[in-house]
Amino acid sequence: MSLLDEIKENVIRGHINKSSNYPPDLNGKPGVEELVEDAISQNLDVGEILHIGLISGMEVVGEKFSNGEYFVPEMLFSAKAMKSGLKLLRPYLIDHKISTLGTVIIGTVEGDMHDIGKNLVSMMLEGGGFEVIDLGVNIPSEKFVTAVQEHPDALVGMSALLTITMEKMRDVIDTFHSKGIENKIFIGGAPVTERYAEEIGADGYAPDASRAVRKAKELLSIA
Ligand code: B12
Repeated sequence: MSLLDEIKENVIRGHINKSSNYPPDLNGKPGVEELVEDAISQNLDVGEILHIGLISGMEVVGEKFSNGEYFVPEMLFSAKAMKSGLKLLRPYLIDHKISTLGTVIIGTVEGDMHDIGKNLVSMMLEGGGFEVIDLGVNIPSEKFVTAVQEHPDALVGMSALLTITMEKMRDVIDTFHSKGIENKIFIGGAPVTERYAEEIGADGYAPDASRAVRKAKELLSIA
């Protein structure tokens, strides 16, 4: 099995590191943390570690949850394992730029606790030269309002992973309109589509973190 396949497998199994005793049969064996460290020290491409190792592992976890093979605890271990790998990739995804292209306020909408995708978008935006103000998860409309009042030129990014919480994006946009706030807004998250973005009046949508950077530049008219 290749190192990238091993990373993927350990995300699927939710095995964080050697000292983690979940799942019991992998106790004492290298987990996502050690395997990602290895991949980095072997100079494997960071994009491949991210996409072929970590993200594709998480896709399988989603499928297993959908078909009833996994429940929330399994998903949670996988999320922790994935985060431990992302933490190690962070310095490679963020190339420290001196001047910033602009500010992006980002948050996961109210009722939604998913933050892996949002964190990845934040990292890629920082790597792309933006200053990122990450509000966190479960963010109600008022918090987005306060944040744009503090950063009037910022682009606003909203993330939602649940079909029920994506409707909160519409609420934030409606609140902005009712208060005369004109900051540009872009949205993303697994259930979100370009069409949905248009329907709720968002200015943009991106399906993944690298296209989020391109979309942010486009919305802020940065060549
Ligand atoms: C990990 C996970 C969890 C973890 C989250 C941990 C964490 N800290 O994030 C935990 C265990 C907590 C969890 C809980 C739940 N989850 Co969950 N979860 C997932 C899972 C497996 C992976 C999500 C993920 O991290 N993907 C990897 C990242 C990299 O991808 P991403 O988030 O899509 O982000 C990318 C793009 O979408 C985009 N993007 C994301 N945000 C933004 C923002 C902007 C501005 C832009 C431009 C782009 C962008 O760029 C990102 C990077 O490329 C998904 C399945 C799936 N495949 O999506 C289910 C999934 C999202 N969960 C689901 C469900 C049902 C739940 C629960 C309701 C389960 C329950 N019964 O309790 C709870 C809800 C909790 C809550 N209130 O939020 C369902 C949602 C179904 C639906 N359509 O609504 C899914 C789809 C699983 C399934 N197949 O059924 N979950």
